[in-house]
Amino acid sequence: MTVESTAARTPRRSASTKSTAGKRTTAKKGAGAAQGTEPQLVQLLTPEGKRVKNAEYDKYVAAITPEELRGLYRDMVLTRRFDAEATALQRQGELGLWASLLGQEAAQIGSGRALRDDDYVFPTYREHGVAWCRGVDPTNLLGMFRGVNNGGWDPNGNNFHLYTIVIGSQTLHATGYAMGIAKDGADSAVIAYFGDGASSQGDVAESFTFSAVYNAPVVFFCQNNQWAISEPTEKQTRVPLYQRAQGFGFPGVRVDGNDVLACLAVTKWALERARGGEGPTLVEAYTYRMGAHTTSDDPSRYRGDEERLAWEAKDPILRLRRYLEASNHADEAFFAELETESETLGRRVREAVRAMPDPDHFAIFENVYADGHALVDEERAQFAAYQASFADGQGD
Ligand SMILES: Cc1ncc(C[n+]2csc(CCOP(=O)(O)OP(=O)(O)O)c2C)c(N)n1
Ligand SMILES: [Mg+2]
Repeated sequence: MTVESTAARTPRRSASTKSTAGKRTTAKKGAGAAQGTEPQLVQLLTPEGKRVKNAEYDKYVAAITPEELRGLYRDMVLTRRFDAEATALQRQGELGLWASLLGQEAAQIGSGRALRDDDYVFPTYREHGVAWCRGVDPTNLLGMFRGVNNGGWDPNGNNFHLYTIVIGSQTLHATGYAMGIAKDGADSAVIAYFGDGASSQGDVAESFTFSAVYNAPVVFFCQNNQWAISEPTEKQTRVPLYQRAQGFGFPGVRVDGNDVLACLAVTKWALERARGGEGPTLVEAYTYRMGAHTTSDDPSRYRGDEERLAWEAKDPILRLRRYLEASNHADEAFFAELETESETLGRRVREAVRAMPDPDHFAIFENVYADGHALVDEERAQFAAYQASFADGQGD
């Protein structure tokens, strides 16, 4: 991954642009600056784990039971454990690359648990927590990152599409899919995940336009984790991302992306709108990418520790733990059992990755064109000759 050279030297909070008069103007932090409005943030759990009331969204989590709260906590802990294991496996040479979700557990588990089984998810490459909620076996996420398959799960098995690397393109797929299910008369909904960086893509703007005018039952779930590799959000937008929706004619809401309850409530609301024929919604989950962009990235080249430390204090898992403890919804035995379960998951993931069979050497040439292609045939022949040049004829 490349690093934008100036970003490595420029303090990130001083994004500036040239005005038409040629004078340099500084973009005020957080958006709203351009419209003179302070961004609103939906929060139900403070970083200290205190439950705060919210007239609009409380009803979406009012019936939640202590068991369900523990379930959300378990989902986040196991997802983080899986993610840490995958990062370690990449460091040990078992995976070619890994894109960590560290810090984004609440955004993903909250929104993922708001979905119904018959809803359809279009993820990016970082939605390991959503995959968990959909019931995709976590080990299946690792095949592509090990380079042994092109995806590793059947998208229709869990209504969870394959990971998408082409930034923003899945928002168009989601919009088309949503338009399709609306024509079928289904009352299910579609959710498209994308990042703050993706919000600058033309594909995303086009999907906003189409979904709005066709009133498509789609939720656009943007995880604003403050960075697009080395580019800060200030370089993507002069208004808070959620406010962009207004210009397309549908509502946008910014939710505390480190608050699993708020993410659950706001996503439920947005899905309800979609099911009720009210069209698309943009949810901006305001969160933070605690780790590197991927294991190929070194964030110390473009951002300081203070920022990460400030976000660590808002950790999504810690705040729910504080709430569970303060409200006596979980005891020590629960946390201890979960610790054991986490270690078991880590071991299972390690063993599964190491046991993944290598693909056939020639599999890479399949599934490129349905009817074959002269260039692919030529490359296959070249590769065959190369393989044959080894003593064992295998090239291993
Ligand atoms: C169309 C396209 N352009 C560029 C890239 C290279 N690229 C990979 S990830 C990334 C940044 C994406 O940032 P964001 O949307 O904020 O998602 P995040 O990685 O932070 O989750 C870029 C530019 C790509 N994969 N696809
Ligand atoms: Mg981002």
